[in-house]
Amino acid sequence: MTITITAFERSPDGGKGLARDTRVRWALEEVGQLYEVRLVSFAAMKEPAHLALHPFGQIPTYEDGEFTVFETGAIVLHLAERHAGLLPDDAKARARAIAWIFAALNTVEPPILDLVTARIFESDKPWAKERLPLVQDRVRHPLKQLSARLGDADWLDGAFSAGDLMMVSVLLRCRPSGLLDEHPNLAAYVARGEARPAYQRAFAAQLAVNTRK
Ligand code: GTB
Repeated sequence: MTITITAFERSPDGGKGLARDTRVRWALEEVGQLYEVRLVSFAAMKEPAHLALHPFGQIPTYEDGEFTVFETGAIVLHLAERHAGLLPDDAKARARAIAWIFAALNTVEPPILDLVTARIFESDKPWAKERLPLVQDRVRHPLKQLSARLGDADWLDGAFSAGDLMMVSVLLRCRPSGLLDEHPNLAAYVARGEARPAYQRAFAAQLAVNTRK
């Protein structure tokens, strides 16, 4: 079966790898699965055909024959459970790796998204200057705890896992704010993720889409 994912026809970030198809591409590359990409416009994402795949009209989606799934957490977990390379065999270690996927998406990503919104979309509001430090502190808090837990380890729980893939993907979005660099071990952790050949291939593939004429 051919795997097909959806991605922005033109990502608003111009190919910096911050749109969420990058993490799915990365997972596909880590587990060695070939895939095709269907590019969708913002308008097409809200059409019935795409809404049948993604009820909230977003990217990415995943299709494999008759099977379709949305939400990056579900897509990455689906791939990690079916192919070797992203989850340990030991049941307890596997549960811990899955916990890191959820931690990335439920604990670390929400305040980072709030910060991106505050910095980019709300910066012209009269209350923006007053609110920004509060939002930054809500990001600093989980980063400090994550930094303490990671310590000088390479990855969050032994070998690289889908939990690291998701955590690195989430942390990348707060790098432009400068908050990631407040923790050199987290900055190095993200750089280790980016240095993985599978990440490099995923990044290059989304960049090619966003820089084509
Ligand atoms: N929880 C969902 C998941 O993890 O799959 C969230 C999916 C999501 O937010 N998708 C975004 C989307 O489709 C694209 S990634 N947005 C269009 C819409 O809602 O109409 C979000 C995104 C957009 C732009 C940048 N950027 O330019 O840096 C980064 C991330």
